[in-house]
Amino acid sequence: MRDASQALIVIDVQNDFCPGGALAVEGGDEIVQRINTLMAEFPAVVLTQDWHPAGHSSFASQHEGMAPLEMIEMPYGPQVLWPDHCIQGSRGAAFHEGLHADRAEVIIRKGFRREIDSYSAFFENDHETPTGLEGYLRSRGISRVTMVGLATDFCVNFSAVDAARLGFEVTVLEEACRGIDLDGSLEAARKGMAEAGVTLA
Ligand code: VGL
Ligand code: ZN
Repeated sequence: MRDASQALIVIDVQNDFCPGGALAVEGGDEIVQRINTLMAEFPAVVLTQDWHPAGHSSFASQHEGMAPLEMIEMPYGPQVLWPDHCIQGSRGAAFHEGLHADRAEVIIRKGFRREIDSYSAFFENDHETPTGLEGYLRSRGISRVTMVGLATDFCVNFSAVDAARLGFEVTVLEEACRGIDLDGSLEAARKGMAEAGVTLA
């Protein structure tokens, strides 16, 4: 067991990001058993869950003439448009059946405000509206976080960079992550994480 300063943060291991899901990440389900093993090694486990209302503003379906994976300018900055996914209470939003989700002590839901997306476990995409995870971790005395899950280049990347900026010691275990890789986004994410001081293992 790792020491009490450490937490495992499992990002968005949900049906919609696994093969057959609405926003499937290639091999997304391959990481589930590895994550289960890791969960047993950490004294604290946090899960995040992408949790959108129907008609969320990040869905291409809400923007006339736009298709999934196209970019749009939102009041808070550029935003990729996605297929409808992870709708609150749907099967697609549920955790992968094989994931030992019962092991988690807290589940951070994100993306629940219609008008703003939230990739990071710490802040919405305006980079300032907090989810509360920072306070949760600090009040438990956690200063070191290991991140795994989906997708490497979006939610894992944004979460890891934010955690590093907030002063946490951050490791991303790439073997327990899978990426979307949109126009080189995976390489850009690796570079951005390394620059932010994240350890890629
Ligand atoms: C994610 C796109 C949209 C993710 C969530 O979990 O990486 N990506 N919503
Ligand atoms: Zn989403």
